[in-house]
Amino acid sequence: MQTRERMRRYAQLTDQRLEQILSDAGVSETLTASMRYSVFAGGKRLRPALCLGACAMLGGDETDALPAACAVELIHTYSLIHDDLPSLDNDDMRRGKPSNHMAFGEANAIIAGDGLQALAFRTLSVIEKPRVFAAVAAGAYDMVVGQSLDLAADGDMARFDAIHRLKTGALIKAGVLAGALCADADEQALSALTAFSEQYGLLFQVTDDILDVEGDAKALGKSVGKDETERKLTSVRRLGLDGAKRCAREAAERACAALEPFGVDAGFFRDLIDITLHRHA
Ligand code: GRG
Repeated sequence: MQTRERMRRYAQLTDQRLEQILSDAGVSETLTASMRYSVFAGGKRLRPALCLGACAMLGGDETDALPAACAVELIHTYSLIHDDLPSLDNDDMRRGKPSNHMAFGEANAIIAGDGLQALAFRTLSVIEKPRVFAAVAAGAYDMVVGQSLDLAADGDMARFDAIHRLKTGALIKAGVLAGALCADADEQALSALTAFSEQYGLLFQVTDDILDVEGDAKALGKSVGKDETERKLTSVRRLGLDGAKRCAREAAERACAALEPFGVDAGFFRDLIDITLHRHA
């Protein structure tokens, strides 16, 4: 199956399970509506694809990894809702639509994020593999640590690498490792996938920074040029546009190299690296 087709199938499987999770989410109409609004706002479902892809690559049954894939996407969505809040990034648009607090008000947006995080862990608890739970919990917590370091850094580049490794990379790594652990990955595979996901996370963040300079707001579904206006800590500010592009290429090469132990079975991940390196959205 071609990679794009496989990504569509993974997104479909994820959406179906997310639909079920949100249907069982309880009786508050406002909470359900606001959580639903952001979960089904048109995200790329990249983290679920990484999770299901890792499980499949190691010979597991993808459906065993679906709860983990959904949990990671729920955590990702909560982080975007909270990141857009006026007290954090103050973004009016997300995934091409008014951000959650613009649609539901700030208090409801905070609660929607809280609800999604709780649902993520409720969803994960059906997997009887403590290491899967631990991998996702570590990713969720590291992401928050990254956000906190970013706030404290106040534009100072000193902790740049740590901030982005934690803020963006940790949840990507969590998705990959959780998927692998659902397939009972051995330590050697986990170590190679840790190296892959760290480089892939860097690639993803750097291409995001490049798109904020060169990308199209409509295709991205969010404002562009904000990083520079707000003097944010980005790889473009640190390395210049050409330097950031070189950094992305090098991260892609290192991510590919980390996949060597998996041989031809890693074709899906190799294509994802290529798609990410050349992405427009
Ligand atoms: C508020 C606790 C808390 C954490 C926020 C992840 C994060 C930390 C903030 C989100 C903003 C940001 C710049 C994240 C970097 C990662 C990134 C580019 C996220 C967007 O991910 P995509 O492109 O989004 O996969 P879609 O919409 O496709 O799911």
